[in-house]
Amino acid sequence: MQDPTTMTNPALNQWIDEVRALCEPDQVHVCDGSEAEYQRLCKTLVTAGTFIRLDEAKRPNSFLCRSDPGDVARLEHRTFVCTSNREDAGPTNNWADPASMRVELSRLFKGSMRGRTMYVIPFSMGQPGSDLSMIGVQITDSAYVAVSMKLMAHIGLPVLRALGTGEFVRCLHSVGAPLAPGDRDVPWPCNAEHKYIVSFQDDGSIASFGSGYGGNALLGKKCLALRTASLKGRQEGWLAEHMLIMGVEAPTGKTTYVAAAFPSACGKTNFAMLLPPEGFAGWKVKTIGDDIAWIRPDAVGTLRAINPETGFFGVAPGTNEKTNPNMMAAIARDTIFTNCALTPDGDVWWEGLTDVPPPALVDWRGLDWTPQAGRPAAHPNARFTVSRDRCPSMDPSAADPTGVQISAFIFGGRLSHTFPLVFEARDWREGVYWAATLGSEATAAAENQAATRRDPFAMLPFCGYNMADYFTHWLSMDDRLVNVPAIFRVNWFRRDEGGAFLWPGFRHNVRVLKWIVQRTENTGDGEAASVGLVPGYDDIDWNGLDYDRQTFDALMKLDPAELERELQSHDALLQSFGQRLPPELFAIRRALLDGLDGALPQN
Ligand code: GTP
Ligand code: SPV
Ligand code: MN
Repeated sequence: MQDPTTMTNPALNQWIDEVRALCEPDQVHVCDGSEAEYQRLCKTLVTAGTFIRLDEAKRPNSFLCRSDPGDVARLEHRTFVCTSNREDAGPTNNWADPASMRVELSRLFKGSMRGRTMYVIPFSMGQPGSDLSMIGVQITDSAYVAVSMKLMAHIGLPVLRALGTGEFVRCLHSVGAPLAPGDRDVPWPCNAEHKYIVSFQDDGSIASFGSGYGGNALLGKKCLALRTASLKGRQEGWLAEHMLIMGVEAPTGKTTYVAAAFPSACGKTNFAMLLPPEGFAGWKVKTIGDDIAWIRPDAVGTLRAINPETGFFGVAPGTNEKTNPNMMAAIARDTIFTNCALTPDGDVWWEGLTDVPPPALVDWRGLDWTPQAGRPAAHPNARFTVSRDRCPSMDPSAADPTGVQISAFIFGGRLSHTFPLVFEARDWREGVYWAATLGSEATAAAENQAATRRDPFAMLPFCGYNMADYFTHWLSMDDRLVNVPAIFRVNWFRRDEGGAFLWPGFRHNVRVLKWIVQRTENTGDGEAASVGLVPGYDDIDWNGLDYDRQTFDALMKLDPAELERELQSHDALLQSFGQRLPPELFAIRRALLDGLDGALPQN
């Protein structure tokens, strides 16, 4: 299968030979990235029972895939950052010694592809050939990974051409399920016993064993574009972030670009594709990306961002015509659905797709399901994989290799209390503080005291080095930039005493976006508050929404005692970094606490 005219990179050819000798596949297939190859591989997956072709009229050129019930999401406890010095991985990462990890993985990869095809997938995160891009080669024994990579990144011949004899990131992946002669394969091979997702930060290589799902297996995504790239970014003076990028077009025709970080499953995809409600005629959101942003200072001290991915790997449950009409249009065809339910007429379904569930389904595990079953029909982390070309809200600038200029950063978690709808940090450094201490509630608990998981910059599972150094890196941007973006915190998830959301969210979030855009242009007003600048009721555009002052006051309430408790609770996070933490973050916390003093009840 290897075409010698395209395989001109000696280091790549040598690596392929080494991996072939180690993993002992039956055959090797170098992916050319063509549409014909995609169709052939999908057919192979249908024959293997991994893919079910959906009804051609209802969901053209689309497939349903059911994973093993033990392989349904990212595995943070099996994710390792290997650095020679443990301190360089930091307290938020699982560390392992690179040499011992290499020994352990060589043992597991030995013969791991027996009975299978080894796919070689050259891929580029960012436009092939652009200075801002990174080229990787993923070797995998999963055809599901190969077809998914076709949707999520540039792959194949154009990438090999751009690579030439240059350097590439080695990404080795095996589902860890070798077949002996005569063995029957299962629809979703994986390894029940051993799973590893490893970033070797000493030589920049990546290895993943035992899982075929999402970020564990599509190694261009979280592994390369975040863990590997974040370290490279720190060394070279740029940022690799778990952020969406969107353009906000005003009725004047001017587009302002913002990047936003929310933890996993907290609404990046919905926000990136927001369709404004009636009453907001002339305002438009244009999508650049929904998960990853690479952001660099340019020659004049402005930040420019690209989305290194070409597709979406989005959460299915909760997606519908109301919450995300643009995504619904995108996934109307040419989509791979994983762990969704199957309807009797050959289409997919998930919780929240329709108000009333269909009377009978086959659930994500392949079992008959009715609304009385007492269990979800789709897995809560069921996802769809689709190319960005299908999404109607895409901005043509998404393909611009030089990226877009970022005017503001937005950070937000799922917080039922304490945090208002929106505030603007007083300056870059306080903004970095609010991002570093970002938290999100594990469950959408109605109680006021719901436990908060700290997720600094929404990067907890993805920062490829010591997070204290990452904070220092972010602080340092203040001096490197001429145009320093404003930083905002948002919270769509505040609840009232009864546990109901105080804010309608989704398309109405454009009201907050409008205020943010106005702030970046110095045309929007606000009021000074303990945490920064907040909009007053009259600073928000209420066109087309009946939202009274009283509810707004509850939504925006800054309770000094609650805020003090919040700031005090940051101590454990900050202390965990020891000497490595930039001391300035303690100073900022002190200043914010002092700012509350006058307002705190005396006792
Ligand atoms: P990853 O792909 O895991 O990184 O996550 P993501 O940030 O793209 O998450 P996604 O957009 O899939 O998150 C969807 C979840 O956020 C669903 O539970 C939605 O109901 C919820 N959500 C999104 N926007 C809003 C909003 O404005 N208000 C409320 N209440 N919920 C929202
Ligand atoms: C996330 O968990 O933040 C995701 C999904 O975007 S995965 O690619 O599986 O990591
Ligand atoms: Mn993500």
